[in-house]
Parts: sequence; structure tokens; C-alpha cells
Amino acid sequence: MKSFLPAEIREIIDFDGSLTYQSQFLDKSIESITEHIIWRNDPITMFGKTYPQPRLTAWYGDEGVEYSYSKIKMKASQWTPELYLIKSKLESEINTTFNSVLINFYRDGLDHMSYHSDDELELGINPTIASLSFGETRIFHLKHKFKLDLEVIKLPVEHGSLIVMKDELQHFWQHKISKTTKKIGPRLNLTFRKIY
Ligand SMILES: O=C(O)CCC(=O)C(=O)O
Repeated sequence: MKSFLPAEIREIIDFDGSLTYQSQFLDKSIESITEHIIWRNDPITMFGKTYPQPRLTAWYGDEGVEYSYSKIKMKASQWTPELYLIKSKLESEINTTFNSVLINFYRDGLDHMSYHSDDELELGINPTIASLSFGETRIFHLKHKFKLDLEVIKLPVEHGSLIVMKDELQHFWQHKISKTTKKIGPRLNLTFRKIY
């Protein structure tokens, strides 16, 4: 597996949870990761109106693992060899185990994800979530849920980078990928999780 040289790990959030950012964690093309992926484009309902989700998604993992968010229920498809290899590298480098990955594919600048916390019950109390980015750099926004005077953190997430969120982060912070009208290329995001 092609890898960058180890790069510095930056602490972006170190209170009310932890979030670290490591550039150049893994250099792979979007095509090599998504070759066998079966995409979904589930409808979501907001303010009484139903729309297709503004990105494509997929859910892979161990047999029988299920995940629900925004009233969407997903049954894991079996790991592809490529995803399994990436999961194994992550597990050994950050010393955590995962049993599934949510894949988000942002086709262009209009595809996005609104503010949310990864706080579904099946993730456990203080989940460790590892999030890998490939392709176009997008801005990962983080805002505190209660300390409203804190500035929003805007973190450009580059090709090959790794974010690790852990401890109480999901209780105190929300994150999103906002849209942009700039003409930009696609971005792939893999968020590895452990479902209980
Ligand atoms: O695309 C991203 O970096 C954000 C993904 C995310 O927030 C999620 O899957 O819950």
C-alpha cells in the first residue's frame, strides 16, 4: 500500500474531547478505493420536504453490522479488499479497532454535510472515529454546542489526511462540510467506526 512519510500530528481540539489532524497519512486515488463500491443516494426529509441526500454514501463492514442515522438504516456490505487493507493500517497505527466504515462521496462543491455530531447510541458513549479524505480539499467546520462565543474552527482537509475524533468530542462539538459554488473536483471521505 502506498504511504506518505509520517507527518506531524496536529492537535486541533484539546478540550471537551479531542480532535487531531495528520496530513499525508495515506496516498490513494479515489478510483482505486471506490472501484467496487455500490453507492446509495437516500432521501432525507428536512422541514417537511424530502430531498435526495446531497452526496453519495455507502456502508461497509463486518457481517451483520447495522447503522442508522437521520432515519436512514444501513446494513453493512462486506469489506472490499481495499477497504479492509485501509482499516488494518488505521487499526495498527492508531491502536483502535473498527468494524465498519461510512463512505461519503462529494461529487462537486454543492455536495455537503450539515452540522451534526456522531452521537448515535450504537457508537457507544465516547466513540473514536477515524476520518480519511481523498481528492479535493474541503473545509471541515467545527462548532462548540454550548460555548457559543467560541469561534468556529475551519480546518482544510487535504488529500491523504487523517482526522481522529475521540473522548467526549461528540457530546460537545458538531461538525460539517459546507457547500461551495467554486468549481471543484470530487472528494471521498471514509469514516471508520465501531458499532456496538
Ligand atoms: O466528509 C467529512 O469529512 C465529514 C463526514 C462526517 O461528518 C460523517 O460521516 O459523519
